[in-house]
Amino acid sequence: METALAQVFENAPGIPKVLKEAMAYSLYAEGKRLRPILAGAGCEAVGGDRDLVAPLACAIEMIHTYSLIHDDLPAMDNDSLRRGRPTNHKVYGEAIAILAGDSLLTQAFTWLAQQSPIKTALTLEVIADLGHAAGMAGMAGGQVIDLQCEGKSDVMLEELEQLHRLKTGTLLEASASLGAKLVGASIAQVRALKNYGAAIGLAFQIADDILDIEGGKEIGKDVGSDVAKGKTTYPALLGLERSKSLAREWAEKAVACLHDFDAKADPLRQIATYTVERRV
Ligand code: GRG
Repeated sequence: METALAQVFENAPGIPKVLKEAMAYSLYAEGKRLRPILAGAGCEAVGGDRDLVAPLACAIEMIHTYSLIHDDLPAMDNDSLRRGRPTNHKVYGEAIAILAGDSLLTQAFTWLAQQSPIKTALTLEVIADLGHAAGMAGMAGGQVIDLQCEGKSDVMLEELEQLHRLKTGTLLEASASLGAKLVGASIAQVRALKNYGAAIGLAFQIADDILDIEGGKEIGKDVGSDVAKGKTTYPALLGLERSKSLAREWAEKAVACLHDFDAKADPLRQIATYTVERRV
């Protein structure tokens, strides 16, 4: 994955030096690479060769990195630490950080369209699906609901779930399912992997809320920032113990979505467990 990601600025002349630096600063910082790994694991679960989905995996990680840069901006979450480093705008200023995010988002689609070795209508479909997952009815829409909920004291559990299904879930859902779709998975397989992705999305987000309370320096971002910003979190609504068991329940539901898959889906099963056991 790192080798594939290292190539995304190759043969792309004419990028202003500071913009390339700012994009690389966040893209090559220490992320878990969960989403691209899911794309590869989704592909392998249906018998595909994961090299075929490397451009898709890179595109997904670029979209994810853009979302982190913008999420950290003063107009959004105003965070100062990300992936163990000062946030992009703290180093490059707000204007360049916005443009680095914009450029990662657009380069994601350019890269996928140019580099995908699968030159069929399927690639076009995957590009449309990825745009949908990242956009107004997906991750960006979820971010808007998140901003609207900030400071509200009466956010209900269902509302919280819906916001995270969009903000965190849609990209994880796309990662697992599009890796498989691109190599020709059946409609039923793609549907199962979407359900799997949605379930690990919720498990992952609940674990994230817990880490915001219990995590240490190793999480690479500011601890306690949800409470400081007046965000409604799972532990705030349910308490820590109930949140932990809910996260485990979602991870188990994710594994159950894979019942029709053989051992090639074992990495996906292990990732489900990882989402709730992770310490970073
Ligand atoms: C549309 C203007 C505009 C901004 C985009 C959509 C968005 C802002 C932000 C949403 C992204 C976000 C912060 C989602 C929360 C999900 C989450 C817990 C992200 C952290 O993911 P990890 O832990 O991060 O996988 P690493 O650094 O390991 O890749």
